[in-house]
Amino acid sequence: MGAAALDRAASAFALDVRAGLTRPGQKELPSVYLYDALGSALFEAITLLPEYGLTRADERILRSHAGAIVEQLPVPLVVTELGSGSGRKTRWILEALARGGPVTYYPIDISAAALARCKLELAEIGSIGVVGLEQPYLEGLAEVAARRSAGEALLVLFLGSTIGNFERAAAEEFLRAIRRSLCPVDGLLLGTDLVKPPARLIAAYDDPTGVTAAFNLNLLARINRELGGNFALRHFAHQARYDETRQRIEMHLVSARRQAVSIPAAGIAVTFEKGETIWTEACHKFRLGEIEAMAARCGFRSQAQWVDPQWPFAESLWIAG
Ligand code: AVI
Repeated sequence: MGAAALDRAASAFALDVRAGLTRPGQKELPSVYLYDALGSALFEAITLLPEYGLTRADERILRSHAGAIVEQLPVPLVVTELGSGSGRKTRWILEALARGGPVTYYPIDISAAALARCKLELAEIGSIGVVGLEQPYLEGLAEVAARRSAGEALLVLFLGSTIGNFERAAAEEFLRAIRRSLCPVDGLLLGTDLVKPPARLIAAYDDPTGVTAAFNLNLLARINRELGGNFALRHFAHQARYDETRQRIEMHLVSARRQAVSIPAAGIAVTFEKGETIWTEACHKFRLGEIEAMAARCGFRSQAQWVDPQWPFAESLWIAG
């Protein structure tokens, strides 16, 4: 990122922190800010936790069913992914496609470091051209759609249940926006974590080793580092709650005492009551029928679904209608 872009990002962070911590009622911080370099490394560690089966389930489905997934799609096919991840999961799909000839893969991510890691991970697979796009998802997708040649179909990958981190209405708005960039017969492979017993979910988001707690608390540490805040991290505790009605885990940071915090670069001083929380992330869970209904509302036909038997998680292939 250049100096001007860095300044813009820092001021967007300051504005969002100010808005979220001064809003009446529930204080909030947008979950997107959990993922700085340290937060992203902590998230990678979360994916290895025995209690957090989501990422392994996603990967297992792709590894076991990549052939069946790509069989459903027309050729020639260009692949793009919203969020490049580590490239670890995507390789199964790309390898299956590459058996039929050369493939172009466009990972889209705002992080240049993530794109570089993904390129490295996929470098050894022959006949795959990796073209990273350092852009927000929808801008990158519009560019991929514009770059593809006539007659080439497009497969969009949106894996890992990242859709679950959107509010439900915003998720559907986002899926409709994806559809607007696509042509009929293009595909969207959507990963969604499924509803499961609350105790299993709570263990996944409040692991005994404290990795998820560190991931959550790092957001306050990031405010201290980047905005000059003086959060005392030991006076906040990680909390994961399951809301059965909304089918979502909510991550909060609970203030252990009445305390005041100042954040100079956001121009605020905030008071927290004992027990008051900052809501930092929502992780929505889905039911299979609900995913099909969502496809229809967003302009897609639900073509096929694969579910992991060990950790309820679904990979759904939607075709643009
Ligand atoms: C990135 N996302 C799909 C994760 C999830 O499970 O919703 C983020 C996460 N937050 C805490 N643990 C994992």
